[in-house]
Amino acid sequence: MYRARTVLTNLVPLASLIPRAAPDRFASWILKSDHILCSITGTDIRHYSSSVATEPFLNGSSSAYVEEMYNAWLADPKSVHVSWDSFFRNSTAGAAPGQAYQAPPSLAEPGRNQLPITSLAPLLGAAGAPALGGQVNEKVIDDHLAVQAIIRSYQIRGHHIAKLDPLGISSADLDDKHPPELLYSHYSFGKRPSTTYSQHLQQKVASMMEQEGDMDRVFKLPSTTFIGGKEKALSLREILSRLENAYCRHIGVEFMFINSLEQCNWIRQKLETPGVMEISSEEKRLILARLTRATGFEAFLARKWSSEKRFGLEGCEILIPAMKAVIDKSTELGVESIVMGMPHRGRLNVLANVCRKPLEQIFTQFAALEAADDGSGDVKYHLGTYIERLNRVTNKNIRLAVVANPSHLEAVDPIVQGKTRAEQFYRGDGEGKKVMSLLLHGDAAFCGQGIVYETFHLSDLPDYTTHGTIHIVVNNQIGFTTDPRHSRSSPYCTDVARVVNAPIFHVNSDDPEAVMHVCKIAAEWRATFHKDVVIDIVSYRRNGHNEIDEPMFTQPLMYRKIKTTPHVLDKYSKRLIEEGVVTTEEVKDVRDKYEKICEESYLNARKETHIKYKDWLDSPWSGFFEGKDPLKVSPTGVKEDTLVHIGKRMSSPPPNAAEFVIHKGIERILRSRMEMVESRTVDWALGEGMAFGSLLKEGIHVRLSGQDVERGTFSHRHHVLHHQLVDKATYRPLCHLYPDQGPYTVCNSSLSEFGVLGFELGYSMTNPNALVCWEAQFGDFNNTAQCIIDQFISSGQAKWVRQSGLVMLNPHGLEGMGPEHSSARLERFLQMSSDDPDYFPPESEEFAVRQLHDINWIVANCSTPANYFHILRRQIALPFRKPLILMTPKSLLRHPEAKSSFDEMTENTQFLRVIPDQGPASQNPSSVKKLLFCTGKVYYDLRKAREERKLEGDIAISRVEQISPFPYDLIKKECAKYSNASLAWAQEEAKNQGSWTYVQPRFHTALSGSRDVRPPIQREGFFNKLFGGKSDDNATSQLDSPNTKPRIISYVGRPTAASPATGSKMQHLKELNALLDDALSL
Ligand SMILES: Cc1ncc(C[n+]2csc(CCOP(=O)(O)OP(=O)(O)O)c2C)c(N)n1
Ligand SMILES: [Mg+2]
Repeated sequence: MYRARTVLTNLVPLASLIPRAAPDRFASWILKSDHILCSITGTDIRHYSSSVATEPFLNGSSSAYVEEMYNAWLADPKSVHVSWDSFFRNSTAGAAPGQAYQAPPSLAEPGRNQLPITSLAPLLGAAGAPALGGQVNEKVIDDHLAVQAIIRSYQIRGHHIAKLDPLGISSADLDDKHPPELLYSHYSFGKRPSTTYSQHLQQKVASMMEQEGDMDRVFKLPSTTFIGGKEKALSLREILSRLENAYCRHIGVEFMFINSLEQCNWIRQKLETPGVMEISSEEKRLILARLTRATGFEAFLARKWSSEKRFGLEGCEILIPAMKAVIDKSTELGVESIVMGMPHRGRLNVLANVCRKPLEQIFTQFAALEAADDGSGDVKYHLGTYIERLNRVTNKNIRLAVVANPSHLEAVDPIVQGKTRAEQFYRGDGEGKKVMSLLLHGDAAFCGQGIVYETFHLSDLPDYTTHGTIHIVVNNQIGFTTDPRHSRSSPYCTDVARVVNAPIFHVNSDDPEAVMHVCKIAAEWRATFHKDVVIDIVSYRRNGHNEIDEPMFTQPLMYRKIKTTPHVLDKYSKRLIEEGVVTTEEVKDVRDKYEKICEESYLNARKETHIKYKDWLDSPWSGFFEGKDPLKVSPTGVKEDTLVHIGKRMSSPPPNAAEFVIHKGIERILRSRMEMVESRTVDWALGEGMAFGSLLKEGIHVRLSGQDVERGTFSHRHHVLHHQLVDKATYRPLCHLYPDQGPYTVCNSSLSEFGVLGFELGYSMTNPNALVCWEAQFGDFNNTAQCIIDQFISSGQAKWVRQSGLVMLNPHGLEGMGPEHSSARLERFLQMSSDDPDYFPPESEEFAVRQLHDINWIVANCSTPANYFHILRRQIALPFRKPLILMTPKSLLRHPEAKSSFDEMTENTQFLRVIPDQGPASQNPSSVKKLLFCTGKVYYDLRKAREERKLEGDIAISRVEQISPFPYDLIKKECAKYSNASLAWAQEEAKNQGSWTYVQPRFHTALSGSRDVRPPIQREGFFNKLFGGKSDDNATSQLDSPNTKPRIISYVGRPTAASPATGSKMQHLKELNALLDDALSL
C-alpha cells in the first residue's frame, strides 16, 4: 500500500493532465499497453483560493506549471516572474474570478522547434478550423499544452512501466502491483463536480479528447522532444507510439531530475530520435558472437568443474557484450586506459572475455597447484589483472585493469577511483579523456553498502574526481537469498546515483540491442559531460547464489519461472536467424569454435605445475624494481641548504604579499617559523613540510588528503594560505619551492574515511614514486575505514602481490579529551603486523631493511619532528613499498621540547628506530637502576617527571619509535647497556590497548637468550612448514649463555579498560600521576 501511495503522489502532476474521457475511448487512443492505464490516477493536492478556472490564461494542461509556480512563489515570491507574483498575490487576496491575472510582458522570439501554433493552422484540422481567421482559439492551445504535458510525463515516468524484467514477474522499481486506484477504469471521469483546480484541469483535458478523431489530429511538437526528427508536428497517434517506443519498451531511463536542460535534451535526443536504435547486421553479428563466448565460457566451466564455486554470470551473460560495447565506444572517443572494479559475479568471464586474459591462467586457478612466488594468494574470483592489448573493433591500443578486491562488496569502489585519478594525474589527463573507471555492482550491494554513497560523493570534488565513472549493475533481482523488497527501501537499486545527478538507464537483459544502445549512450555521456552514469541491467540469476546453492529453498516461484525461461543467446540467435542476419549453421559454428578454444586451453592448463600470483597483478610498476638492490635504502638526510630553502619558503608570505592579505594569526605563525629556521630548529609542522618539500625537490609527487588537512585539524600546518579579502584566492607555499619540483597536492576531503582512505590507497597503487598520505581527523575515526585497513592495507601484498607505500597519519594520545579523540587503536594495527613474536632475525648490517622487506606494514610512533621527517622520506628511499601506519601527536605539535635541530636532519642522519637515553644515565649505565621503554608522547611526561624527581642518573628512558617491525637488535643492545637495571614498559594507553601486548613477547624474545630461528611461515610457505621442506628442524639457537637467567620486562600504565580513556579531566590527571609514580619508582 505504501508503495502504491508513493507512486500515486509521484504521478499527481502527470495524472492531473491526463484526459478523463470515457474509459473505453481513452483506452483506445492513449496506449495499447495496459501498463500506462494502470499508472493513471488523479489526486488533488493543492488549492488556490482564487477561482482560477475563470482566469483567461489558465487551462487544463498548464496545471503542473501553475502548481510549480505557486509552490515556488510560496517559498519565495521573488523567485517567480512579477506577473505570477502579482497573480498569486491578487488571487490569495481574494481577487474576483478573472481579475487576478495581469498580462505578462511579450514573449521572446520562438526558438528551435518553436513555430508559433498559428503557423500550423492548416495542419490542425477540424479543431484548428475556427482559428483560420487569424486567431487560434483557446481549445487549440489547451490541447497543445496537454500534448506537451503527456510528452513530458513519458520522459519523467515512462520508466515505471517499461518492460524491464526478463522474467516478467516483478518490476525493477519494486512496484509490482498496480492497486485499483491507479487504474483508469476505476474512475468515472468528467462527471465529478469541479471542486478543485486539479479536477477542473482533468475535466478540461478529458473534454478536449472527447472530440472525434483526436488520434489523427496533428499537434505541434515542443522543443523538449525529438520524436519528430525533422518533422515539427505529428499526429497524436504517432506521438504516443513514438514515446512508447522511446520510454516504455525495454529501456527505462531516469534523467529528468538532472538540473541541466542541455543534459536532459542530450538524453532525449539519444532516445527519441526516430530510428536511433537501429543497428547494422554487422553489429548484430558482433553482439551474437560476444554473447556466444560469454555463454560458452560459463557452460564450459560448469561442465569441467561442476562442483566449484565460480559465481557464474548465467542469466546476465549480456554483461560481457555490454562491457565490450562501453569499451569500444569509449576507446573510439579517445579513452586509452580503463580501470575496473567488480564483485564476484561473472568476474572470471570478464577476465576471459573482456580483458582476454589467457584462458590457461584462469583454468589453472581451478587446479590445486602450489604458488611459484611469494604471497598467500586469494580465491580466483577476487584476483586482479592487468592487460594491454589491441581493441580489434577500434584498432586502438587499450589498457585494461581489473583491481583485485576482497569479498567485501563495493569496498573496491574508492580504490578504483583513486587509481584512476592517479593514472589521469600522471598522464596529465586533466579532463579524464584518456583514463576512465568502470565500476560493476550487484543490485543488493549497490543499494546496501554505504561506501557506494561515499564514492559517489567523491565524483565531483576537484581533487578526487575521475571525470565520470560508468557504473553497470548486474541486477539479477536478488542478493544471495534476499528479495529486493527486503533489501532496499528505494524504488530502484540504483537510486543512490541520483544524488550526483547521474542519468540511470534501466534495461531488460533479454534485449541485447537495447542493452548495447544504452551502453553506447553511457559511454558518450561520459565522454561529453564527464559525469557519472548508471546502466542497470535487469536480469536474473539462473543458478543459486553460487553453483552449489539451491535457490528453490527461498525463491521457488522465481526459479520455476527461470527454469522455463530460454537463454538469451538462444532467443537472440533465433531472432537474428528470423531476420536473416545469420544462418543456423553460422550460429552453431561460432559456438563450436569457442568450445574448441576452451578445450585447447584446458589441455594446456593441465600441463601447468604452478600458479603464479604475479600473473594476477593489477598494478605493475614496470621499471621500479628492476636493477635495484632490494636491500639498499637511499639516504634520508638532506643538505642544510635544502632545509633552509624550504623552511624559508614555508615561513614567507606569498610573493605578491602587498596584494595578498593574509590573516594576522598566520603572519605570527610565519614569523615564528622563520625564527625556527634561523635558529636551525623545526617543530612538527616544519619537519613535515621539509620532508614533503625535499621529496618534491627530488621530483616525487606528494599528496596529502583527509578532512581539513590543508590547515590541519589542530591548526598547525597551514599549507594553504587564504587571501582575507578575495574569495578562493589561495597560496600554497609547497607548490612554489623549485621550478622543476614534483607536484604537491594537499586537499581537504569529503567527510568520509572509508571512501577517502580507499581512494588514497588506490592512488598509491599507481606510481611507487609518490608519497601519498591520508590523515585521520582524529585517529579514532580510522575505524570507519576498517575494511580498507583489514582487507587492503594490511593484507594486500600477501593476497595480491601488490605493494603500496601509503602513509596513514593517525592523531593519537591521551590528553584528557575523553574516550573519543584519544586513541587511534594502535593495538589493532600492531595485532595485524605479520612479524613473528618468537623470531629474532639474524643480526647483520641489513637487519632493519630485511625486517621492513618481510613485514606487511610499518607501525611507528615518532616523538621528534626529525624522526617524523626521516620516516616520511624513508618511504621513498626504500627499494620496495610498505604501508606506513603512523601515530601522530596532538599536544606535541606545540610542545616546546618536541623540536629537532637541523643537525638531526642533515646528511648522514637517518631515521632512528629507537632513540636511546642521551642524558646522565647514558654516561654511567652500569649504575642505572631502571630502564624505561616507551613510545610517543608519554616520553615527554616521563622525562619531565624524572627531572622533577631528580632521577636522571638512576632511570634511563629509551624511546621505541618504530614499534613494528620490532627493533629486536636495538632493544637487545639497550638492555645490554644497562645491565643492572630493571626493565619496564611505560604506556599511557590501558594495558589491553596500546603497544604492550605486542611488545611484551618480543621483549621476551630479545632478552631470553634463545630464539626460534625458523623463518616466518609466510616466507617459507605453509606446506613446507607443516611437512618439512625448507624449514630448519633445529628450532632454537643460543643468543646468550643458556645459563643466564632471562631478564623480564614489567608493565607500567593504566589497568585494562573497555574504553580508551576517561571522560573526566580530573580522573585523567590522577591516572597520569599514578602512571608517572609507578614508572619512576625504584
Ligand atoms: C560487505 C559484504 N557483506 C556481505 C557479503 C556476503 N555476500 C556475498 S554475495 C552477497 C549477495 C550480493 O548480492 P548482489 O549484490 O545482488 O550480487 P549478486 O550475488 O546477486 O550478483 C552477500 C550478501 C559480502 N560479500 N560483503
Ligand atoms: Mg543480485
